[in-house]
Amino acid sequence: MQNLTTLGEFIIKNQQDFPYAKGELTRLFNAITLASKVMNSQINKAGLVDDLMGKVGTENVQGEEQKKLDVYANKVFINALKARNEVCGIASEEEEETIIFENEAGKNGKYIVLIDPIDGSSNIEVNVSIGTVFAIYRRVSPIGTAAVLEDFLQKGRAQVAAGYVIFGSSTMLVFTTGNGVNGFTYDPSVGVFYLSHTNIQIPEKGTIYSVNEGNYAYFSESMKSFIDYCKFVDTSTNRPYTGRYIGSMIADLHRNFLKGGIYMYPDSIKSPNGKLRLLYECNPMAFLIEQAGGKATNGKQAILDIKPREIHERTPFYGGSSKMVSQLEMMLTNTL
Ligand code: P6P
Repeated sequence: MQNLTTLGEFIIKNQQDFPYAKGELTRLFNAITLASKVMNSQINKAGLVDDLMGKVGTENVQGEEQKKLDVYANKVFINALKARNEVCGIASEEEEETIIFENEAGKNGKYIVLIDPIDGSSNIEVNVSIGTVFAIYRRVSPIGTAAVLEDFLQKGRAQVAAGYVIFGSSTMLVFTTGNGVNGFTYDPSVGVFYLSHTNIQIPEKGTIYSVNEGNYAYFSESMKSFIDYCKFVDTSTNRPYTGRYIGSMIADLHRNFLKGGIYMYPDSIKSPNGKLRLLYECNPMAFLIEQAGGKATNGKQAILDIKPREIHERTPFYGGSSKMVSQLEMMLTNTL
């Protein structure tokens, strides 16, 4: 067996890269990996566990049907993070309001976590990859006080760590603390995440584009022209590109990290601000994408430079290989 590095060993070795050492990163990631292991065991048998499949009969703040797995995952991650006493507050896709930990330990927590506990949960019923996305910030309000809304509305550029867990053919944790992106594959037989993808770099050019072309009629003319560009026959520029749209952002973007490509959730007549949420989907993925040498934009500016106005706001999102995203930006801003 090759000399495998565990997630724990990796974090200890790279603790100094985390701006605020003293074991805080370790405790934060211990919470996330514990919750991920619990979710892995449940997701792998979700089809057999009746109370995890299907709908809850409620809606989240977005007006989307909450799946039982969404609600379950939300509880698992929130409880795991609260127990570590490093976090003063959490914002979750599944919670209308922010969760502020008002006890002494919570008030002394230095970090804010924003999370989408399960993105793409409707895919679980058809056995398609789903995932968890998280962003970690240092609070801006004084330690020793209750977290406030401004702590949650920081620009994505202020993230101190971000990552995703993809529950697919294998379960992987991919994260950054601002010094590159590394991937860890979970071995359920021993309950350990092992370093499997070191210093992930997104190829600057790709030939795969991901968008829901069912919405083509609702896209802007410039968005339509980019999709037409991807499909145009020009072998000198490796076109037509390959279309791949899994219906799970994390799965599409994970493929981009490894093979190159562009994932798009545009604004449209149906969704003027797109569908994806800025704080707990787009910002963490954009931080990872930039750390891996790619680009992530809303069509006009870098995702990480957007000043959030409210915790559940949406944004158009285009991310992946830098040259593909730049090409799209030029077409969207008609600066070709
Ligand atoms: P549509 C899942 O709900 C999600 O947030 C992303 O993971 C996915 O790429 C997208 O929405 C799918 O949305 O409207 O194309 O079905």
